[in-house]
Amino acid sequence: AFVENLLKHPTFLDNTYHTKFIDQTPELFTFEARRDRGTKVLTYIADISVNGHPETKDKPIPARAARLPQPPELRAEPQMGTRNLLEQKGPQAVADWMGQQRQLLITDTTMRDGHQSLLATRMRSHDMIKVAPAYAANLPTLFSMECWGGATFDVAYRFLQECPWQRLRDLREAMPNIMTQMLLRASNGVGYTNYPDNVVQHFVATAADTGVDVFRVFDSLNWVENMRVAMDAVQEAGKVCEGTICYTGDIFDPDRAKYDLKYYVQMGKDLKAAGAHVLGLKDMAGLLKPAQARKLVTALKSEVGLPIHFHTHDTAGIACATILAASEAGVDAVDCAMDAFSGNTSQATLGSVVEALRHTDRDTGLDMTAVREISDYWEEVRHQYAAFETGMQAPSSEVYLHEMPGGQFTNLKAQASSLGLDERWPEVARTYHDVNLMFGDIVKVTPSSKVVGDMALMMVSQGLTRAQVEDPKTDVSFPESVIDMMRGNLGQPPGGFPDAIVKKILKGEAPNTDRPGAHLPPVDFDALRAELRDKTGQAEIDDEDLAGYLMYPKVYLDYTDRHALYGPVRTLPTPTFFYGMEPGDEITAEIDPGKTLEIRLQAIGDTNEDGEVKVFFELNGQPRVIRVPNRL
Ligand code: BTN
Ligand code: 3PY
Ligand code: ZN
Repeated sequence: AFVENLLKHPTFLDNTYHTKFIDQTPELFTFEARRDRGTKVLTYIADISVNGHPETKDKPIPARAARLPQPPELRAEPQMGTRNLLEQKGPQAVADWMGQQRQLLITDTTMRDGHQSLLATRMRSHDMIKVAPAYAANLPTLFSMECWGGATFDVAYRFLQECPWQRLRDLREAMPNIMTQMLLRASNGVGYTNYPDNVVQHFVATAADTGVDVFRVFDSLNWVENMRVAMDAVQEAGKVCEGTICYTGDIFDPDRAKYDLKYYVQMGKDLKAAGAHVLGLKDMAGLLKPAQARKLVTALKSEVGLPIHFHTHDTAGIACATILAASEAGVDAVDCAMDAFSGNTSQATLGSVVEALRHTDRDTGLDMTAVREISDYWEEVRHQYAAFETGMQAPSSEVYLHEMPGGQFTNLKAQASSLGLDERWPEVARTYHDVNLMFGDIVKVTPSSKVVGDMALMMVSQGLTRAQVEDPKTDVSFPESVIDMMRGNLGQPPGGFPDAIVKKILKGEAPNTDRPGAHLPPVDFDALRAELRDKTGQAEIDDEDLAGYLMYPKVYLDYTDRHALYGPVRTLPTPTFFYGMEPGDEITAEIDPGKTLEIRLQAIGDTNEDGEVKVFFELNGQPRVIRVPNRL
């Protein structure tokens, strides 16, 4: 039925490959930058082989894999899917079509929230792009692939030495029939603070151009007023606008009456009025329980009248039950992660949801053989990232106390141990809960969740209680992020922040309770492009580079500096990227379509008196010697 429902689309996107300008252009007139890309990549491998990768130092090492993960075989030409419908009929047709389906539609989150929640967002594009054709060919009836946005954007530049836009372009081309989906923090873009309106507009337009089809737009305080700029930009771009409610509290709990059924229904109506095509229901911490889901979805369906797309986390181990309850209540689409990237702080298990609904009226119709094969691939991929596993062994109902989002939980735990608070985690969790109440019971999701986490860690490490913090007579030095939020720079929660705590934190300074974007002057893009040309030595700054710089100026510039030195390291296999090579190892890296480097590491020499090591390679059969500093 799925295929018949879709329109015949004349062509798939052609397979033209776009490489980033930055790869093709000698950036600076330094010795380093003038070297060819092969030499740059060898320099990176030599450096990591000698010195190790800073991100994996002292971390668990993956078993030396017998082979690299192999994607499943392609069973057929990619059939038409949701992307074709969007291209031909537009976003309203996608929403209408959703509402007409009986099968439960599924979004696969493995490439975004799955690894964000389990592996500190460290999955590399290489591992995603390799399996993307198998999704297009073998699972063409997925609703969408969540593969961009959230924390993946800055982690790509910051830790993976790759361009997030290139990732998006490559995935879009490899999956021409399935809609791509991103998570957008409304006026916070993919960052941690509100940006000027024209920056948000430029970001959305560029993301739509490069390949995002569905934008899940949320605000970290559920302030619809602060979502309009982003939502309007998505509509302007002709893409699917998923205006999103963040769920917190418990609609059945009289003590959390602030976030009751009426509140969520009203927000749903406001999002519809703001132009949402689809209503997102984002349960970022996994707090929505089955009975509550039944009630909430029923009410939203009947009173708002938009198709509903439900997102939850399995932190408490109950996500599948909640999804099945939501399904019975008529939810239109749900998020799951492929089995190997599911469970715990990630999403519910995709294969299990598919099986649970098999032979029911909401049968997803997805091919379980294809699901298993793709999950087998992901399992092998996951083994390569042993250094980033968080050690969470079991689901935990503690999440109902602290309400930390899945993406934050493991992160905050790691932060706590780095402060020596390992043994005091339960105290951190309780304090996080106290801080939430002290701030007036707010939605906690990036970036507001980070503010609550910063405050909780500060209190535990300094031994401060809520009562002490609130006492006007106790002097407290608040984290910068807390001061910033109380100034109004993330916007306003329902009912505002409590006066007394604002007064104490701002020491009497008046907060701004308007929309932050109303006070931020627009960025002069032409002036900024000129400035960036000077700073980076690039002849032209395209919209993607500009958007990267606008979100994260320093992170972006550090990335371009390293790119000048190391070249397209995104094309290296993951073990090579994180651990380098050993004498006798051989790898290939396709730095452009059809341009493949065959790299063999022959030997690593001794360190000379200048502290340098010679690393001997064969590059496409030719001997090459690379000298790198020994930093150990
Ligand atoms: C990144 O962190 O974005 C990628 C690694 C770049 C850092 C390089 S890797 C070789 C050398 N050793 C270090 O400790 N830092 C640099
Ligand atoms: C993000 O904003 O990155 C999130 O995953 C929020 O849930
Ligand atoms: Zn999530």
